[in-house]
Amino acid sequence: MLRTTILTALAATALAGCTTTTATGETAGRSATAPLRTATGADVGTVTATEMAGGIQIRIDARGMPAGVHGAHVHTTGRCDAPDFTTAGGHWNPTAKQHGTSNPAGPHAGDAPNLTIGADGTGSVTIMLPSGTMDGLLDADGAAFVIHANADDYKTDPSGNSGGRIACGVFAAA
Ligand SMILES: [Cu+2]
Repeated sequence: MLRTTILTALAATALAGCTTTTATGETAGRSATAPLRTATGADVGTVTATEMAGGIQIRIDARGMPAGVHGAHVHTTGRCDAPDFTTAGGHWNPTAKQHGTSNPAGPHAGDAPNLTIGADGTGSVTIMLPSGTMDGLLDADGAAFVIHANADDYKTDPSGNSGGRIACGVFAAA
């Protein structure tokens, strides 16, 4: 049963791929990467942003991070000054919303699902930011990706009670 379901899903994916290749090829293209560093400068992974139809796809590949669930967001300014990374500013929020997908007045454009880091210190996730554009991400003051110490509750303005900033990376056009 499971096998059948997987094969069906693969077939559907393959068909979708055939019908959307042209559109995707025309709209996806520009990308940016942000190298994640801790307060002491350790390399703890990479975030890749790719412009696509319907928003910006964000892929996080993290390593060497504390196990657990961590808030993760695009922040408004492309600066990551250690040790607290406050120079990255608040969440990327060009439409003046409040924080969180569970907040009736939200979310921020830069709000993203929590990142889960396993016992081996690694974690990866790919998500979409539906209200983001690459022009906005790479505007004059840039943007940064920030990983927080604690989980985001998806509703408490302005940062989901996600605690301190434990890793930060500045986006640069790839
Ligand atoms: Cu944040």
